[in-house]
Amino acid sequence: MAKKFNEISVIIPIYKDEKRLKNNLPKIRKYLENNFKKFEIIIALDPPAGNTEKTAKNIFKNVKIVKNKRRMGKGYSIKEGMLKAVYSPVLFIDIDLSTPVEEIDILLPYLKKNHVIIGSRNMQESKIKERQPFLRSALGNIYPYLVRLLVIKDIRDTQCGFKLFRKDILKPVFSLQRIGGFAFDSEILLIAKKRGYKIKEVPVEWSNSKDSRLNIVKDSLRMAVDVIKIFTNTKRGFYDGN
Ligand SMILES: Nc1nc2c(ncn2[C@@H]2O[C@H](COP(=O)(O)OP(=O)(O)O)[C@@H](O)[C@H]2O)c(=O)[nH]1
Ligand SMILES: [Mg+2]
Repeated sequence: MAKKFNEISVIIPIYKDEKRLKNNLPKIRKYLENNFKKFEIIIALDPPAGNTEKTAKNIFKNVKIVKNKRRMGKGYSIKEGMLKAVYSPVLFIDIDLSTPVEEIDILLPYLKKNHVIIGSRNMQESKIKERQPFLRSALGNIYPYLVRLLVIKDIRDTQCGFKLFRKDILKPVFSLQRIGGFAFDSEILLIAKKRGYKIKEVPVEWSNSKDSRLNIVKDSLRMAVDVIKIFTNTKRGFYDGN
């Protein structure tokens, strides 16, 4: 077998997603066992949890679970998980495995020269196996437009659910995070950039999962409002740190 990497922490946000967790957590566990000497899996769980905790522990008994009392959002949950991670680097990954866990191999080499490595669906070499449905991708075009206009210009895909961070930058970056919903990725990338950390965007494989927690109308509106919030937060100096 190829040489194992030393360590990694993996954060998985979960909301009403027990079925996909049951299908896909075994794949994540297996990949990590085969490729890392030490690893941890942190599930960042929003209620209703149902049997999610039990299901996760049956698949991997050492799984760590960070649980909210009420639904706080993907961004809030990931922040909680990130601030508890013990290994470096730290990856967050969507449980639908739209980007397969094996793509970690593609991101890891860039860690030597960068602090944040993000999976991208919008580069020439990205392998998009199945696209998002029409309405989602049409609305999905407005969001990146707003992001480019108001938040961060030089990143082609801020939203892919597959991002890798060096642990030493988690506290300075995630402690300034204010967005709890789906727009948090754009905010995190802006904070990282403002703090002088290097971000590398890398093409990855991606395929649409029909099942989605995102409410196209409600969440798209919320995301647009949040982009404006990020913009005003920037003007007010909220991301400048100490
Ligand atoms: N903790 C938490 N996780 C969420 C929330 N919404 C979505 N997720 C998780 O975030 C990941 C991406 O969600 P998904 O429904 O696939 O979104 P999409 O790919 O943008 O359609 C999955 O692992 C979900 O379980 C939320 O409100 N809270
Ligand atoms: Mg998805």
